[in-house]
Amino acid sequence: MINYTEKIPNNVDLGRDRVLQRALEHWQPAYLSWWYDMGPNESHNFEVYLRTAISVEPDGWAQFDYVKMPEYRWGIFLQPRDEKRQVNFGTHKGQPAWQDVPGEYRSILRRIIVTQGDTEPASVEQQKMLGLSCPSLYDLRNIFQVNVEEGRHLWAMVYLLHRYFGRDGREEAESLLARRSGDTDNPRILGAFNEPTPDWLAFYMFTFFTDRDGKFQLCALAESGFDPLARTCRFMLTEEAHHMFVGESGVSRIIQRTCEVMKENKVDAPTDVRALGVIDLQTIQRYLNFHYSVTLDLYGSDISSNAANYYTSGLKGRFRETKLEDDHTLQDAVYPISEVVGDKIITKQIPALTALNERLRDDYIEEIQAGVDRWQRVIDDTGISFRLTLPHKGFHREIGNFTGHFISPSGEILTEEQWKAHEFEWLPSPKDYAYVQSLMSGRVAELGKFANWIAPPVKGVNGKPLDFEYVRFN
Ligand code: BYC
Repeated sequence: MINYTEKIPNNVDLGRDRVLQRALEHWQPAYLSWWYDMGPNESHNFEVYLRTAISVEPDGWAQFDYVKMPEYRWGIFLQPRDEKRQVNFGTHKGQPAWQDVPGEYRSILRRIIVTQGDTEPASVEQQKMLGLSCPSLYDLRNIFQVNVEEGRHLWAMVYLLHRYFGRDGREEAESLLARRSGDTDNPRILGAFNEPTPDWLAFYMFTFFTDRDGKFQLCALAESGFDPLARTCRFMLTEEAHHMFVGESGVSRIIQRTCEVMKENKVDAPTDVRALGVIDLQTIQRYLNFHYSVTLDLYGSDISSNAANYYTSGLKGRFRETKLEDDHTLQDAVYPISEVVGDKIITKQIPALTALNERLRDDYIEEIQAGVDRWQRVIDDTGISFRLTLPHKGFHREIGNFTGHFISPSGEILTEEQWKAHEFEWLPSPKDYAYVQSLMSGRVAELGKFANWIAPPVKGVNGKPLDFEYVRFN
Protein backbone atom coordinates (compact mmCIF):
# COMPACT_ATOMS: atom_id res chain seq x y z
CA MET A 1 0.00 0.00 0.00
CA ILE A 2 0.99 3.58 -0.48
CA ASN A 3 1.76 5.62 2.60
CA TYR A 4 -0.24 8.87 2.34
CA THR A 5 0.48 10.05 5.86
CA GLU A 6 3.88 11.37 4.85
CA LYS A 7 4.55 14.65 3.15
CA ILE A 8 5.60 12.73 0.05
CA PRO A 9 3.34 9.69 -0.45
CA ASN A 10 5.43 6.65 -1.30
CA ASN A 11 5.77 2.90 -1.15
CA VAL A 12 9.56 2.93 -0.93
CA ASP A 13 9.87 3.46 2.80
CA LEU A 14 11.18 6.95 2.23
CA GLY A 15 11.06 7.74 5.95
CA ARG A 16 13.97 5.38 6.57
CA ASP A 17 16.35 7.45 4.47
CA ARG A 18 16.32 10.89 6.07
CA VAL A 19 18.89 12.42 3.72
CA LEU A 20 16.97 11.38 0.62
CA GLN A 21 13.70 12.44 2.18
CA ARG A 22 15.08 15.88 2.99
CA ALA A 23 16.48 16.27 -0.53
CA LEU A 24 13.11 15.41 -2.06
CA GLU A 25 11.29 17.66 0.41
CA HIS A 26 13.58 20.40 -0.77
CA TRP A 27 12.71 19.70 -4.42
CA GLN A 28 8.97 19.53 -3.67
CA PRO A 29 8.36 23.32 -3.31
CA ALA A 30 10.35 23.94 -6.50
CA TYR A 31 8.10 21.44 -8.24
CA LEU A 32 4.98 23.15 -6.91
CA SER A 33 6.26 26.48 -7.98
CA TRP A 34 6.81 25.05 -11.48
CA TRP A 35 3.24 23.68 -11.39
CA TYR A 36 1.83 27.08 -10.43
CA ASP A 37 3.73 28.69 -13.32
CA MET A 38 3.53 26.04 -16.01
CA GLY A 39 0.65 23.76 -15.00
CA PRO A 40 -2.87 24.20 -16.42
CA ASN A 41 -3.68 27.89 -16.69
CA GLU A 42 -5.96 29.48 -14.08
CA SER A 43 -6.91 26.12 -12.66
CA HIS A 44 -5.41 26.18 -9.21
CA ASN A 45 -8.65 26.67 -7.36
CA PHE A 46 -10.73 24.18 -9.38
CA GLU A 47 -11.90 21.01 -7.72
CA VAL A 48 -11.36 18.18 -10.17
CA TYR A 49 -12.80 14.67 -9.96
CA LEU A 50 -9.47 12.83 -10.13
CA ARG A 51 -8.25 9.34 -9.49
CA THR A 52 -5.33 8.86 -7.15
CA ALA A 53 -3.40 5.62 -6.79
CA ILE A 54 -3.97 3.97 -3.44
CA SER A 55 -1.82 0.94 -4.15
CA VAL A 56 0.38 -0.28 -6.96
CA GLU A 57 -1.75 -3.36 -7.56
CA PRO A 58 -3.75 -3.42 -10.82
CA ASP A 59 -6.94 -2.59 -8.91
CA GLY A 60 -5.26 0.13 -6.89
CA TRP A 61 -7.00 2.88 -8.80
CA ALA A 62 -10.22 2.74 -6.82
CA GLN A 63 -9.80 6.18 -5.29
CA PHE A 64 -11.77 8.93 -7.11
CA ASP A 65 -12.47 12.25 -5.43
CA TYR A 66 -12.51 16.01 -5.87
CA VAL A 67 -9.00 17.40 -5.59
CA LYS A 68 -7.51 20.84 -6.17
CA MET A 69 -4.64 20.06 -8.50
CA PRO A 70 -1.87 21.77 -6.51
CA GLU A 71 -2.99 19.55 -3.61
CA TYR A 72 -2.77 16.35 -5.67
CA ARG A 73 -0.75 13.75 -3.75
CA TRP A 74 2.18 13.38 -6.12
CA GLY A 75 4.43 10.65 -4.86
CA ILE A 76 6.77 7.78 -5.48
CA PHE A 77 5.31 4.43 -6.42
CA LEU A 78 7.30 1.43 -7.58
CA GLN A 79 6.08 -2.03 -8.35
CA PRO A 80 7.07 -4.47 -5.61
CA ARG A 81 10.47 -6.05 -5.98
CA ASP A 82 10.84 -9.55 -7.38
CA GLU A 83 13.83 -10.94 -5.47
CA LYS A 84 14.58 -13.43 -8.23
CA ARG A 85 14.61 -10.96 -11.09
CA GLN A 86 17.66 -11.08 -13.39
CA VAL A 87 19.23 -8.98 -16.10
CA ASN A 88 17.45 -10.54 -19.07
CA PHE A 89 19.51 -9.38 -22.06
CA GLY A 90 22.90 -8.06 -23.12
CA THR A 91 26.31 -9.07 -21.84
CA HIS A 92 25.17 -9.29 -18.20
CA LYS A 93 22.29 -11.62 -19.00
CA GLY A 94 21.66 -14.06 -16.15
CA GLN A 95 23.16 -11.88 -13.39
CA PRO A 96 20.82 -10.77 -10.59
CA ALA A 97 19.08 -7.50 -11.53
CA TRP A 98 21.00 -4.49 -10.20
CA GLN A 99 19.62 -2.76 -7.13
CA ASP A 100 22.27 -0.05 -7.50
CA VAL A 101 23.69 1.74 -10.49
CA PRO A 102 26.65 -0.14 -11.97
CA GLY A 103 29.51 2.37 -11.86
CA GLU A 104 30.50 1.95 -15.51
CA TYR A 105 26.97 2.75 -16.71
CA ARG A 106 26.26 5.63 -14.42
CA SER A 107 26.37 8.39 -17.00
CA ILE A 108 24.39 6.65 -19.75
CA LEU A 109 21.78 5.54 -17.28
CA ARG A 110 21.45 9.05 -15.92
CA ARG A 111 21.06 10.30 -19.45
CA ILE A 112 18.23 7.88 -20.22
CA ILE A 113 16.42 8.80 -17.00
CA VAL A 114 16.84 12.51 -17.65
CA THR A 115 15.56 12.18 -21.24
CA GLN A 116 12.54 10.26 -20.03
CA GLY A 117 11.92 12.68 -17.16
CA ASP A 118 12.19 15.73 -19.40
CA THR A 119 9.22 14.71 -21.54
CA GLU A 120 6.81 14.68 -18.60
CA PRO A 121 6.82 18.34 -17.55
CA ALA A 122 7.25 19.25 -21.23
CA SER A 123 3.86 17.78 -22.10
CA VAL A 124 2.18 19.65 -19.24
CA GLU A 125 3.71 22.88 -20.54
CA GLN A 126 2.52 22.11 -24.06
CA GLN A 127 -1.04 21.63 -22.81
CA LYS A 128 -1.11 24.56 -20.42
CA MET A 129 -3.71 26.69 -22.22
CA LEU A 130 -6.13 24.00 -23.36
CA GLY A 131 -8.35 24.09 -20.28
CA LEU A 132 -9.62 27.46 -21.44
CA SER A 133 -11.21 25.96 -24.55
CA CYS A 134 -12.38 22.51 -23.44
CA PRO A 135 -15.31 20.90 -25.28
CA SER A 136 -16.93 19.66 -22.02
CA LEU A 137 -16.38 19.16 -18.31
CA TYR A 138 -15.72 15.49 -19.02
CA ASP A 139 -12.85 16.39 -21.36
CA LEU A 140 -11.56 19.06 -19.02
CA ARG A 141 -11.36 16.53 -16.23
CA ASN A 142 -9.52 14.13 -18.51
CA ILE A 143 -6.84 16.59 -19.57
CA PHE A 144 -6.28 17.53 -15.92
CA GLN A 145 -5.96 13.85 -15.02
CA VAL A 146 -3.36 13.45 -17.75
CA ASN A 147 -1.51 16.55 -16.53
CA VAL A 148 -1.29 15.51 -12.88
CA GLU A 149 -0.09 12.06 -13.91
CA GLU A 150 2.61 13.50 -16.14
CA GLY A 151 3.61 15.47 -13.06
CA ARG A 152 3.80 12.20 -11.15
CA HIS A 153 5.92 10.64 -13.86
CA LEU A 154 8.34 13.49 -13.38
CA TRP A 155 8.39 12.62 -9.68
CA ALA A 156 9.16 9.01 -10.60
CA MET A 157 12.28 9.98 -12.54
CA VAL A 158 13.33 12.59 -9.98
CA TYR A 159 13.18 9.96 -7.26
CA LEU A 160 15.62 7.80 -9.24
CA LEU A 161 17.93 10.77 -9.82
CA HIS A 162 17.94 11.75 -6.14
CA ARG A 163 18.17 8.26 -4.79
CA TYR A 164 20.84 6.84 -7.07
CA PHE A 165 22.86 9.69 -8.58
CA GLY A 166 23.89 11.89 -5.66
CA ARG A 167 24.73 15.47 -6.38
CA ASP A 168 24.57 15.29 -10.18
CA GLY A 169 21.17 13.63 -9.86
CA ARG A 170 19.94 16.54 -7.75
CA GLU A 171 21.28 19.01 -10.28
CA GLU A 172 19.57 17.17 -13.11
CA ALA A 173 16.32 17.21 -11.10
CA GLU A 174 16.56 20.98 -10.87
CA SER A 175 17.25 21.30 -14.58
CA LEU A 176 14.11 19.31 -15.28
CA LEU A 177 12.15 22.19 -13.76
CA ALA A 178 14.20 24.83 -15.58
CA ARG A 179 13.92 23.77 -19.23
CA ARG A 180 10.78 24.93 -21.02
CA SER A 181 8.92 23.47 -23.97
CA GLY A 182 9.58 25.57 -27.06
CA ASP A 183 12.05 27.90 -25.34
CA THR A 184 14.81 29.03 -27.69
CA ASP A 185 17.49 29.25 -24.99
CA ASN A 186 16.58 26.32 -22.77
CA PRO A 187 14.28 23.95 -24.68
CA ARG A 188 13.11 20.48 -23.76
CA ILE A 189 15.46 17.70 -24.92
CA LEU A 190 13.46 15.91 -27.63
CA GLY A 191 11.98 17.54 -30.73
CA ALA A 192 8.29 16.67 -30.39
CA PHE A 193 8.21 18.16 -26.90
CA ASN A 194 9.01 21.60 -28.22
CA GLU A 195 6.12 21.65 -30.69
CA PRO A 196 3.03 23.56 -29.63
CA THR A 197 -0.21 21.72 -28.80
CA PRO A 198 -2.46 24.59 -29.84
CA ASP A 199 -5.91 23.00 -29.84
CA TRP A 200 -7.88 19.95 -28.73
CA LEU A 201 -7.49 18.02 -31.95
CA ALA A 202 -3.73 18.39 -31.50
CA PHE A 203 -4.09 17.31 -27.86
CA TYR A 204 -5.96 14.12 -28.74
CA MET A 205 -3.49 13.36 -31.55
CA PHE A 206 -0.62 13.96 -29.13
CA THR A 207 -2.05 11.63 -26.51
CA PHE A 208 -2.74 8.99 -29.15
CA PHE A 209 0.59 9.22 -30.98
CA THR A 210 3.14 10.71 -28.62
CA ASP A 211 1.94 9.21 -25.36
CA ARG A 212 2.16 5.90 -27.16
CA ASP A 213 5.85 6.56 -27.76
CA GLY A 214 5.84 6.97 -23.98
CA LYS A 215 4.32 3.53 -23.67
CA PHE A 216 6.88 1.87 -25.93
CA GLN A 217 9.86 3.62 -24.38
CA LEU A 218 8.59 2.79 -20.89
CA CYS A 219 8.09 -0.83 -21.94
CA ALA A 220 11.71 -0.93 -23.14
CA LEU A 221 12.89 0.65 -19.87
CA ALA A 222 10.66 -1.67 -17.84
CA GLU A 223 12.95 -4.46 -19.10
CA SER A 224 16.01 -2.71 -17.67
CA GLY A 225 18.52 -4.66 -15.62
CA PHE A 226 18.56 -1.65 -13.28
CA ASP A 227 15.67 -2.88 -11.17
CA PRO A 228 14.43 0.39 -9.64
CA LEU A 229 14.00 1.84 -13.15
CA ALA A 230 12.15 -1.26 -14.33
CA ARG A 231 9.84 -1.19 -11.32
CA THR A 232 9.00 2.48 -11.59
CA CYS A 233 8.30 2.19 -15.35
CA ARG A 234 5.94 -0.71 -14.75
CA PHE A 235 3.80 1.42 -12.54
CA MET A 236 3.97 4.41 -14.91
CA LEU A 237 2.61 2.19 -17.68
CA THR A 238 -0.65 1.71 -15.80
CA GLU A 239 -1.13 5.48 -15.88
CA GLU A 240 -0.09 5.77 -19.53
CA ALA A 241 -2.97 3.54 -20.65
CA HIS A 242 -5.52 6.17 -19.64
CA HIS A 243 -3.68 8.89 -21.60
CA MET A 244 -3.81 6.86 -24.79
CA PHE A 245 -7.48 6.14 -24.20
CA VAL A 246 -8.12 9.89 -23.96
CA GLY A 247 -6.34 10.40 -27.28
CA GLU A 248 -7.87 7.56 -29.21
CA SER A 249 -11.42 8.18 -28.01
CA GLY A 250 -11.03 11.94 -28.47
CA VAL A 251 -10.08 11.63 -32.14
CA SER A 252 -12.70 8.96 -32.60
CA ARG A 253 -15.44 11.22 -31.21
CA ILE A 254 -14.37 14.07 -33.50
CA ILE A 255 -14.47 11.75 -36.52
CA GLN A 256 -17.86 10.44 -35.47
CA ARG A 257 -19.34 13.91 -35.09
CA THR A 258 -17.97 15.05 -38.45
CA CYS A 259 -19.34 12.02 -40.21
CA GLU A 260 -22.76 12.40 -38.58
CA VAL A 261 -22.98 16.03 -39.67
CA MET A 262 -21.82 15.16 -43.21
CA LYS A 263 -24.43 12.51 -43.48
CA GLU A 264 -27.32 14.49 -42.00
CA ASN A 265 -26.61 17.43 -44.26
CA LYS A 266 -25.48 15.42 -47.29
CA VAL A 267 -22.26 17.41 -47.64
CA ASP A 268 -18.84 16.24 -48.61
CA ALA A 269 -16.57 19.15 -49.59
CA PRO A 270 -14.35 20.43 -46.75
CA THR A 271 -15.65 24.00 -47.05
CA ASP A 272 -19.25 22.78 -46.69
CA VAL A 273 -18.27 20.60 -43.77
CA ARG A 274 -16.55 23.52 -42.09
CA ALA A 275 -19.57 25.73 -42.65
CA LEU A 276 -21.42 23.36 -40.34
CA GLY A 277 -18.92 23.90 -37.52
CA VAL A 278 -17.16 20.54 -37.51
CA ILE A 279 -13.65 19.47 -38.53
CA ASP A 280 -13.35 18.09 -42.06
CA LEU A 281 -11.77 14.66 -42.42
CA GLN A 282 -9.01 16.07 -44.64
CA THR A 283 -7.84 18.30 -41.81
CA ILE A 284 -7.95 15.36 -39.41
CA GLN A 285 -5.75 13.43 -41.86
CA ARG A 286 -3.25 16.34 -41.96
CA TYR A 287 -3.05 16.48 -38.16
CA LEU A 288 -2.54 12.72 -38.13
CA ASN A 289 0.33 13.06 -40.64
CA PHE A 290 1.98 15.70 -38.50
CA HIS A 291 1.75 13.96 -35.14
CA TYR A 292 2.71 10.59 -36.54
CA SER A 293 5.82 11.84 -38.31
CA VAL A 294 7.00 14.01 -35.44
CA THR A 295 6.53 11.10 -33.04
CA LEU A 296 8.43 8.65 -35.28
CA ASP A 297 11.45 10.93 -34.80
CA LEU A 298 11.29 10.29 -31.06
CA TYR A 299 12.68 6.80 -31.56
CA GLY A 300 16.05 8.22 -32.63
CA SER A 301 18.22 7.27 -35.61
CA ASP A 302 17.59 4.03 -37.49
CA ILE A 303 21.22 3.11 -36.99
CA SER A 304 22.26 3.94 -33.46
CA SER A 305 25.33 2.95 -31.51
CA ASN A 306 23.70 4.54 -28.45
CA ALA A 307 20.81 2.07 -28.71
CA ALA A 308 23.25 -0.82 -29.14
CA ASN A 309 25.14 0.28 -26.01
CA TYR A 310 21.96 0.64 -23.97
CA TYR A 311 21.02 -2.90 -24.92
CA THR A 312 24.39 -4.57 -24.55
CA SER A 313 24.80 -2.98 -21.13
CA GLY A 314 21.41 -4.34 -20.05
CA LEU A 315 19.90 -0.90 -19.48
CA LYS A 316 17.16 -0.69 -22.12
CA GLY A 317 15.55 -3.74 -23.68
CA ARG A 318 13.24 -4.41 -26.57
CA PHE A 319 9.46 -4.24 -26.47
CA ARG A 320 8.37 -7.35 -24.50
CA GLU A 321 11.98 -8.53 -24.31
CA THR A 322 11.34 -11.48 -22.04
CA LYS A 323 8.56 -12.78 -24.31
CA LEU A 324 10.84 -12.86 -27.36
CA GLU A 325 12.47 -16.13 -28.24
CA ASP A 326 16.08 -15.58 -29.22
CA ASP A 327 19.45 -15.34 -27.51
CA HIS A 328 18.76 -11.84 -26.02
CA THR A 329 22.25 -10.72 -26.94
CA LEU A 330 21.70 -10.23 -30.68
CA GLN A 331 25.33 -10.91 -31.49
CA ASP A 332 24.65 -12.35 -34.96
CA ALA A 333 21.12 -11.15 -35.66
CA VAL A 334 20.24 -8.70 -38.43
CA TYR A 335 17.30 -6.35 -38.90
CA PRO A 336 15.98 -4.52 -41.99
CA ILE A 337 16.11 -0.75 -42.21
CA SER A 338 15.21 1.65 -45.02
CA GLU A 339 17.53 4.01 -46.77
CA VAL A 340 17.27 6.48 -49.64
CA VAL A 341 19.66 5.62 -52.45
CA GLY A 342 19.41 7.88 -55.49
CA ASP A 343 15.76 8.03 -56.38
CA LYS A 344 14.80 4.85 -54.54
CA ILE A 345 14.02 3.76 -51.03
CA ILE A 346 15.78 0.47 -50.43
CA THR A 347 15.72 -1.97 -47.56
CA LYS A 348 18.95 -3.36 -46.20
CA GLN A 349 19.89 -5.69 -43.39
CA ILE A 350 22.11 -4.32 -40.65
CA PRO A 351 23.26 -5.76 -37.32
CA ALA A 352 20.15 -5.98 -35.15
CA LEU A 353 21.98 -4.38 -32.24
CA THR A 354 22.41 -1.09 -34.02
CA ALA A 355 18.84 -1.22 -35.40
CA LEU A 356 17.08 -1.30 -32.03
CA ASN A 357 15.57 2.16 -32.38
CA GLU A 358 14.11 1.15 -35.72
CA ARG A 359 12.77 -2.07 -34.30
CA LEU A 360 10.98 -0.28 -31.47
CA ARG A 361 9.62 2.20 -34.02
CA ASP A 362 8.27 -0.72 -36.07
CA ASP A 363 6.60 -2.25 -33.01
CA TYR A 364 5.00 1.12 -32.39
CA ILE A 365 3.82 1.49 -35.98
CA GLU A 366 2.04 -1.83 -35.78
CA GLU A 367 0.02 -0.70 -32.78
CA ILE A 368 -0.65 2.71 -34.31
CA GLN A 369 -1.99 1.10 -37.48
CA ALA A 370 -4.47 -0.91 -35.42
CA GLY A 371 -5.71 2.31 -33.79
CA VAL A 372 -6.09 4.05 -37.14
CA ASP A 373 -8.05 1.03 -38.38
CA ARG A 374 -10.43 1.51 -35.45
CA TRP A 375 -10.94 5.16 -36.47
CA GLN A 376 -11.57 3.98 -40.01
CA ARG A 377 -14.38 1.75 -38.80
CA VAL A 378 -16.11 4.78 -37.29
CA ILE A 379 -16.09 6.38 -40.74
CA ASP A 380 -17.13 3.19 -42.49
CA ASP A 381 -20.01 2.64 -40.09
CA THR A 382 -21.57 5.93 -41.16
CA GLY A 383 -21.26 4.97 -44.82
CA ILE A 384 -19.00 7.92 -45.71
CA SER A 385 -16.30 6.99 -48.21
CA PHE A 386 -13.04 8.40 -46.91
CA ARG A 387 -9.83 6.58 -46.06
CA LEU A 388 -7.56 7.61 -43.22
CA THR A 389 -4.02 6.41 -43.86
CA LEU A 390 -0.69 6.43 -42.14
CA PRO A 391 1.85 8.28 -44.28
CA HIS A 392 5.05 6.54 -45.37
CA LYS A 393 7.62 6.12 -42.62
CA GLY A 394 9.94 8.55 -44.38
CA PHE A 395 7.41 11.36 -44.65
CA HIS A 396 8.37 14.61 -42.87
CA ARG A 397 11.23 13.15 -40.86
CA GLU A 398 14.02 15.06 -39.18
CA ILE A 399 15.86 12.25 -37.40
CA GLY A 400 17.35 9.17 -39.01
CA ASN A 401 17.87 7.94 -42.57
CA PHE A 402 15.14 10.05 -44.15
CA THR A 403 16.46 13.34 -42.81
CA GLY A 404 17.02 15.83 -45.62
CA HIS A 405 14.86 13.86 -48.07
CA PHE A 406 11.49 14.95 -49.31
CA ILE A 407 9.19 11.95 -49.17
CA SER A 408 5.50 12.16 -49.99
CA PRO A 409 2.90 10.42 -47.80
CA SER A 410 2.73 7.64 -50.39
CA GLY A 411 6.49 7.16 -50.29
CA GLU A 412 7.65 8.93 -53.46
CA ILE A 413 10.97 10.74 -53.36
CA LEU A 414 10.41 14.34 -54.42
CA THR A 415 12.50 17.44 -54.88
CA GLU A 416 12.18 20.10 -52.22
CA GLU A 417 10.22 22.22 -54.66
CA GLN A 418 7.74 19.46 -55.45
CA TRP A 419 7.32 18.68 -51.77
CA LYS A 420 6.74 22.32 -50.87
CA ALA A 421 4.09 22.60 -53.55
CA HIS A 422 2.04 20.00 -51.67
CA GLU A 423 3.07 20.73 -48.10
CA PHE A 424 -0.31 22.00 -46.98
CA GLU A 425 -2.21 19.19 -48.60
CA TRP A 426 -0.25 16.92 -46.29
CA LEU A 427 0.39 18.91 -43.13
CA PRO A 428 -1.87 21.36 -41.30
CA SER A 429 -1.55 24.88 -42.68
CA PRO A 430 -1.81 28.07 -40.61
CA LYS A 431 -5.35 28.33 -42.01
CA ASP A 432 -6.22 24.84 -40.74
CA TYR A 433 -4.95 25.72 -37.28
CA ALA A 434 -6.85 28.99 -37.35
CA TYR A 435 -10.05 27.19 -38.36
CA VAL A 436 -9.73 24.49 -35.70
CA GLN A 437 -8.97 27.11 -33.07
CA SER A 438 -11.94 29.20 -34.17
CA LEU A 439 -14.15 26.30 -33.08
CA MET A 440 -12.52 26.30 -29.67
CA SER A 441 -12.75 29.90 -28.64
CA GLY A 442 -14.20 29.27 -25.19
CA ARG A 443 -14.85 26.67 -22.55
CA VAL A 444 -17.98 24.50 -22.76
CA ALA A 445 -18.78 24.14 -19.08
CA GLU A 446 -22.50 23.41 -18.76
CA LEU A 447 -23.23 20.06 -17.16
CA GLY A 448 -23.63 17.33 -19.79
CA LYS A 449 -23.02 19.68 -22.73
CA PHE A 450 -20.48 18.97 -25.51
CA ALA A 451 -19.08 21.29 -28.16
CA ASN A 452 -20.65 20.94 -31.58
CA TRP A 453 -17.45 19.53 -33.15
CA ILE A 454 -17.18 16.43 -30.95
CA ALA A 455 -19.54 13.57 -30.11
CA PRO A 456 -20.15 12.75 -26.44
CA PRO A 457 -18.25 9.72 -25.14
CA VAL A 458 -19.97 6.37 -24.72
CA LYS A 459 -19.77 6.60 -20.94
CA GLY A 460 -18.59 8.86 -18.15
CA VAL A 461 -15.72 8.47 -15.72
CA ASN A 462 -15.89 5.87 -12.93
CA GLY A 463 -19.53 5.04 -13.64
CA LYS A 464 -20.65 8.67 -13.33
CA PRO A 465 -23.15 10.05 -15.85
CA LEU A 466 -22.09 12.41 -18.64
CA ASP A 467 -23.77 15.34 -16.90
CA PHE A 468 -21.77 14.81 -13.72
CA GLU A 469 -19.94 17.86 -12.38
CA TYR A 470 -16.44 16.63 -13.26
CA VAL A 471 -14.89 20.00 -12.48
CA ARG A 472 -16.11 22.58 -9.96
CA PHE A 473 -14.81 26.01 -10.79
CA ASN A 474 -15.41 27.68 -7.42
N1 BYC B 1 14.95 15.04 -30.75
O1 BYC B 1 21.46 7.33 -31.57
P1 BYC B 1 20.46 8.42 -31.62
C1 BYC B 1 7.00 10.05 -23.10
C2 BYC B 1 19.61 12.86 -30.33
S1 BYC B 1 7.79 9.89 -24.61
C3 BYC B 1 16.14 15.58 -30.41
O2 BYC B 1 19.70 8.66 -32.83
P2 BYC B 1 19.38 7.40 -29.26
C4 BYC B 1 5.85 10.96 -23.02
C5 BYC B 1 20.17 11.90 -29.30
O3 BYC B 1 19.91 12.36 -27.98
C6 BYC B 1 9.15 8.77 -24.29
N2 BYC B 1 17.29 14.89 -30.33
O4 BYC B 1 19.43 8.36 -30.49
C7 BYC B 1 4.98 11.10 -24.08
C8 BYC B 1 21.63 11.84 -29.64
O5 BYC B 1 22.28 12.98 -29.09
P3 BYC B 1 23.90 13.02 -28.90
C9 BYC B 1 10.40 9.46 -23.81
C10 BYC B 1 17.25 13.57 -30.59
O6 BYC B 1 20.17 8.03 -28.18
C11 BYC B 1 3.94 12.00 -24.00
C12 BYC B 1 21.64 12.02 -31.15
O7 BYC B 1 20.37 12.59 -31.49
N3 BYC B 1 11.38 8.51 -23.37
O8 BYC B 1 7.38 9.42 -22.18
O9 BYC B 1 19.60 6.01 -29.62
C13 BYC B 1 3.75 12.74 -22.85
C14 BYC B 1 21.80 10.71 -31.88
O10 BYC B 1 21.20 9.70 -31.15
C15 BYC B 1 16.06 12.93 -30.95
C16 BYC B 1 12.50 8.20 -24.03
O11 BYC B 1 12.78 8.74 -25.07
C17 BYC B 1 14.87 13.72 -31.03
N4 BYC B 1 13.67 13.19 -31.38
O12 BYC B 1 17.81 7.45 -29.00
C18 BYC B 1 4.63 12.59 -21.79
C19 BYC B 1 13.36 7.12 -23.44
N5 BYC B 1 16.34 11.63 -31.16
O13 BYC B 1 24.29 11.70 -28.29
C20 BYC B 1 5.67 11.70 -21.87
C21 BYC B 1 14.75 7.56 -23.15
C22 BYC B 1 17.64 11.47 -30.97
O14 BYC B 1 24.45 13.21 -30.26
N6 BYC B 1 15.46 8.01 -24.32
N7 BYC B 1 18.21 12.63 -30.61
O15 BYC B 1 24.07 14.21 -27.96
C23 BYC B 1 16.10 7.19 -25.18
O16 BYC B 1 16.06 6.00 -25.04
C24 BYC B 1 16.89 7.80 -26.30
O17 BYC B 1 17.45 8.96 -25.84
C25 BYC B 1 16.09 8.13 -27.58
C26 BYC B 1 17.10 8.54 -28.67
C27 BYC B 1 15.26 6.93 -28.01
C28 BYC B 1 15.18 9.32 -27.40
